Amino acid sequence: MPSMPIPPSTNISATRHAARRRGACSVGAGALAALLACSVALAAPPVTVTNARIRLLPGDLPLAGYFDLVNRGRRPVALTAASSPAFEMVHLHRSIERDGTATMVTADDIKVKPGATLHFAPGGYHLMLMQRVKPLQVGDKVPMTLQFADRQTLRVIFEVKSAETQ
Ligand SMILES: [Cu+2]
Repeated sequence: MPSMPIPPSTNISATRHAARRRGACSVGAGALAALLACSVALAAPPVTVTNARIRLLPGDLPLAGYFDLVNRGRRPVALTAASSPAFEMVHLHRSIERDGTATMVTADDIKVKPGATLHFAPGGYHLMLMQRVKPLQVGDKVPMTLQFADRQTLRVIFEVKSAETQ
């Protein structure tokens, strides 16, 4: 009679267990690192906004907000929305020419490459500011919240300037 080898089942099981534990542990560390990176990103989006301005027009005409957006980070950023307590509605727009006519289209995913600067300016990208909560005048400071993909936000102060400002 051949003797049946006794499988060292106890040892195998113990080894597998240890491997699983190590696996679980490294996954946990990875998730924690991702979470930390995520919270850092949420606290400070890697963008700088300068020259934030609003061109004042009379009455309750929609106003245009312009600024320069610099991506200081290593990854692309995407501006997806904006809001302000001074306006009922804020839309992201881009002025384009279609069939020889100047028109505006909604732009709700404005990407900026790492190291790049995007100029929001007349004839191009702008914030369309509609329905003033109260009358505005030249020199007023208007808070605006820019919202980026990945739920990052940035609060920016816009200065109200005369209609002649570019
Ligand atoms: Cu517009």
